Amino acid sequence: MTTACGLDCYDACKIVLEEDTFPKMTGDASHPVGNGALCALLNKSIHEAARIESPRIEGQDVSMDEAMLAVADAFKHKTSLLWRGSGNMGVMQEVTNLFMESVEGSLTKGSLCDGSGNAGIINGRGINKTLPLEQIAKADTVVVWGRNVTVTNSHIMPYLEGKKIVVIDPVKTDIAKKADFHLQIQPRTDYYTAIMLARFVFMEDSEDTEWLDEFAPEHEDFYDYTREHRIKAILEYIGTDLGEMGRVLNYLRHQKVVFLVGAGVQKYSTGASVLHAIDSLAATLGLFGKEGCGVSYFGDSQLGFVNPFDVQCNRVSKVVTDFSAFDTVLVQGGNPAESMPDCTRVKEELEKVENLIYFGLYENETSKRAKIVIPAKNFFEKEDVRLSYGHQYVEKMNKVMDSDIGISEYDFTKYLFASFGLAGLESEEYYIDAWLTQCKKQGEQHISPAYEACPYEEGFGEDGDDEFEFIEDYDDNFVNTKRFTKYRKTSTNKKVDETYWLLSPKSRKALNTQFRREDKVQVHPEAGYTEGERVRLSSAYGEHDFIVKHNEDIRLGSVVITSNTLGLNTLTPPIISEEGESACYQEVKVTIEKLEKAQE
Ligand SMILES: Nc1nc2c(c(=O)[nH]1)N[C@H]1C(S)=C(S)[C@@H](COP(=O)(O)OP(=O)(O)OC[C@H]3O[C@@H](n4cnc5c(=O)[nH]c(N)nc54)[C@H](O)[C@@H]3O)O[C@H]1N2
Ligand SMILES: Nc1nc2c(c(=O)[nH]1)N[C@H]1C(S)=C(S)[C@@H](COP(=O)(O)OP(=O)(O)OC[C@H]3O[C@@H](n4cnc5c(=O)[nH]c(N)nc54)[C@H](O)[C@@H]3O)O[C@H]1N2
Ligand code: SF4
Ligand SMILES: [Mo]
Repeated sequence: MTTACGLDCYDACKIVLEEDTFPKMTGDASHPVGNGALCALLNKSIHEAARIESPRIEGQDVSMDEAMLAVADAFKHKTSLLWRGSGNMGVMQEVTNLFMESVEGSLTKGSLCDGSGNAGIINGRGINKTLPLEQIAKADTVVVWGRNVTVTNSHIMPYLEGKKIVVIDPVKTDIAKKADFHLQIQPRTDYYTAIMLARFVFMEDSEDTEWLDEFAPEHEDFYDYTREHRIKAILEYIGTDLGEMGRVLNYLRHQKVVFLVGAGVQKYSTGASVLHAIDSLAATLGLFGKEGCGVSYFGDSQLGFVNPFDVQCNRVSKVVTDFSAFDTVLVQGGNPAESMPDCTRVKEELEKVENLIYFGLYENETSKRAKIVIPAKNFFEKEDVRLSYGHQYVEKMNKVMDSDIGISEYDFTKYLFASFGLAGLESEEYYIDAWLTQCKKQGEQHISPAYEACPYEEGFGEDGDDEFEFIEDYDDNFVNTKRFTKYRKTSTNKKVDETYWLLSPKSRKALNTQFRREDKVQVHPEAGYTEGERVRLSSAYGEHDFIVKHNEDIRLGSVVITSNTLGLNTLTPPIISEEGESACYQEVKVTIEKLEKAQE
């Protein structure tokens, strides 16, 4: 038997189980993304995590029938919202859209994840096509840019073997330690890094003029644009120098280069400009539509599919959701009380909702506040289809075990259709087939209908007949408004001057807020805090206490709190990116205060 991992991860691994040996399982060694191994989350964490076993209403265990009756009742109220997280990446999560449309409920728009970067890609290329893994395998150089591959994307490692590796990251990550060169920039300077590199490529005539004339004819204007950027001041701001830039350029010019770009570069209001600038650098080098070249970011996994769960609904922001404007809120597969920015506000909002329904696997900060709790089935216990934002392969997710716990999203929807007397819901198999039959096939392997061996070979835009559009302006309000200097007084009334960038990458031991939770802030040993001491971090948005952990791999001037850490999002801003309606988790600086008294 086989299935695929439903966790929100680039790899979307295929899983092999011998008959009835669950939970014993392995990766599929013959699969393009498998080296036969899964990761610790699948080998261990997921089996140890305590499931919510019983439905609840106001804290009391009830039967599934009683709970579903209460859910149906709650939706008879005037206004309702479905806020869906990314706890399970199967396409069947979206079946609940069909019910929301029928009762004229609201859905969300925007992204907590990759939205601003995606908007930047659309600005340059018109369409976000996934770079196939085999092109990464053919590269000479791979630039790992704000992606923590050994943690978040470990099955890409075999594709990087034998390549020259350059890493651009404010943290000396594991891949940075192994890299040929690590450019340890200041956080939030990627736009400038890309523009500077492009400027130097033009200065030394290393641009791909032939390709540019055909596919990106505005390149002279882009050259002029890069020249508006002053070299000395900007290199200083990035925290680099001409020597380091020269070393990076050695790995870029006249060879096959792939930029492997992650979420880290775009957790900012200007995230769209960052991806647009990186794409513009790639275009300058002529890296689109050629073997072994390209920019690999989160691809649009649904590209090329007609989504049977596409609905016409009112949509409200997923980043700054005004939960209390609704009588009934259904949270499905998510934990907004901890995963959303400015989560103190979010918790207050959620507590004002008359009927908060939590539909998920585990207890978390959102389930604790819910009036109705509905346990879900996990991905081993239901049928689904797994697309990927990291590659082109599509897997059928098979039900590989029975369980008495929970209800699937399809059955949840079916119950509500029946109880509202609604018609039009097709069978579960119908929807599964609707996704699978749209796929292309490579032998027995399903792949995305949008798969192209060499994306943008013909050109850009939906039909491949557009030009590449270079970035032509950059508006940075963060620096202009100096938002980061507006500190609240901290609760102990101490004056704290020094500010640090707050970086929040993913943890190896958790999948966002699922599994292991954390309470640490990682700081450079030279920053002056003692390992194990308790400190209070404050930003313009809130404060929270953490335990200090030393990490000399972090650039001075930054701190790291992994995204599974309790209280992290009390510090992050409730703002929406300039483009792409995305969260801006790292658009924030924090102060650190020692809590001597609390230490004993
Ligand atoms: N500060 C900061 N905050 C961040 C980030 C950051 O970088 N920095 N990253 C952001 C990113 S990239 C993301 S994607 C979001 C993620 O944030 P969310 O989308 O809120 O995801 P999780 O917090 O992992 O919560 C997932 C929940 O889904 C439930 N679940 C799992 N499988 C199923 C299922 O099959 N069915 C149902 N119904 N429920 C299921 C589990 O109970 C789990 O608790 O967090 C964001 N938050
Ligand atoms: N184990 C595990 N795997 C996961 C997840 C998980 O929680 N745990 N989450 C999944 C999800 S939802 C997502 S979205 C992906 C995200 O996976 P990634 O794309 O890898 O994103 P992050 O882990 O947020 O951060 C990546 C890197 O960006 C760096 N960085 C931070 N700020 C900057 C900056 O300003 N510039 C540059 N150049 N780099 C910067 C960080 O130091 C970090 O090394 O991972 C997925 N995979
Ligand atoms: S979490 Fe990612 S790496 Fe781990 S098994 Fe799932 S898809 Fe593979
Ligand atoms: Mo994400």
